[in-house]
Amino acid sequence: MIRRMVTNPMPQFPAGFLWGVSTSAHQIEGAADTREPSVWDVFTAEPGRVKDGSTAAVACDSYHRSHEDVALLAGLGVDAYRFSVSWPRVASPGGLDFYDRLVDALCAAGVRPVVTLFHWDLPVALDWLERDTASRFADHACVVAERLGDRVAKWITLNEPAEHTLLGHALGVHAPGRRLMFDALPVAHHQLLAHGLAVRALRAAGAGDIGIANSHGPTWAASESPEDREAAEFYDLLLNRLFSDPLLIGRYPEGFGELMPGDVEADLKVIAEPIDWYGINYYAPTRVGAPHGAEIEFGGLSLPAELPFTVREIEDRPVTDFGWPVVPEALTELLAGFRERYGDRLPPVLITENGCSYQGVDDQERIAYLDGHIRALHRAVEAGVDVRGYFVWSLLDNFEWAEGYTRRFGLVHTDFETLERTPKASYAWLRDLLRAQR
Ligand code: IFM
Repeated sequence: MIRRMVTNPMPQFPAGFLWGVSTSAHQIEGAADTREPSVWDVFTAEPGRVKDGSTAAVACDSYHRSHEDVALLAGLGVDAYRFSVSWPRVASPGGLDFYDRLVDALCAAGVRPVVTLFHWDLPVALDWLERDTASRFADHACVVAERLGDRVAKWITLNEPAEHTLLGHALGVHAPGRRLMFDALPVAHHQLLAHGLAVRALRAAGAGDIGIANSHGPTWAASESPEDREAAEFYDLLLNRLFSDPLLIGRYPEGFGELMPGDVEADLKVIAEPIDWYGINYYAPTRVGAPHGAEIEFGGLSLPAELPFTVREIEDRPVTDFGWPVVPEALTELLAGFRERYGDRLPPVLITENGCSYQGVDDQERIAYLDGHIRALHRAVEAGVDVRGYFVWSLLDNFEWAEGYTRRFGLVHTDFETLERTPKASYAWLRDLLRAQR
């Protein structure tokens, strides 16, 4: 456990740097009875899928309490709020009215709305194995932009297509619960295609300032042995570059293009449609070694023996209560690596998520985590990486997918019985930090 006093003043970020917090619809909204179902509703109804047997039917009930959430955002003093629209809600009669009111309330409170169009809650009738889902997503983007586009500050097409592919379709521990292993690759391709089509649809609807939120982290080889290095390189291709290369340089890492469906060369032209900024969700680096030939348990996941790598512990580091290592300097390393690899092809970067799971309201560990990561981000800015904003995951403790309500990422504590919100010590700390940055 980390527990230390944070005393050194935080260095000043460039003027106009965007400070925000993030959430997603399925994790906070609740009111499942007022919208169409998503794949997550089906998944959580299956016994054994979610650790504490819970569902997101109520979650933080933000659908009915968005005024409380907006007041918390205003009190925190953030510039921006990143939230997602639930595609099944948008498809329900009157569903967009909720987001219309939310966007108005945010603007009235001086908080800029940053909208994610897809954060894993796919309507049940759709399937990312089908190419047509990409076109349906572009239609969804257009519908949302036509209604909210006059007030939305920034658009995020997809959240973490890598995790949605890996956890939901390759390993089956997230919705829709498929365990396809490498046959899940079309899911990655169709999401990337959906992103490119949505960028075009948003621009055609008059919307601008468009990006994506991709999860990335440095991959460290477990040793210098050729086997470990090869395994680490493969992991890096699969979880990092498979998603950033097509977007930023218009091609898949070697060997992957052949595994994708359809006219891949033509699709890559759509996928690489220029974006205004690139969003990175960063939590921790991963240490990777050669396979052992046996299933391993890691970070709550059971990784199958047939994978061409294993994930190893990062020793001598504190871990969050999710078991994720706390390594702030890996954020500087990650950003420097991006700049080196993509050069002028890398647009300005936003950190669209960063945060940690700890219990308790006097959350000194979260303060230390955020303090370390914001300083690491500043070092990247000083080294010349064009980073324009930072969003904490998350405003509230919420429904943490297959972990249910057992993991708490919020700056604000949620009592899931009474739905009362209580700002934690980290909320006051971030509020003071933001005041000092102005
Ligand atoms: O809660 C998730 C979020 O939905 C996507 N990024 C990681 C967070 C923490 O696991």
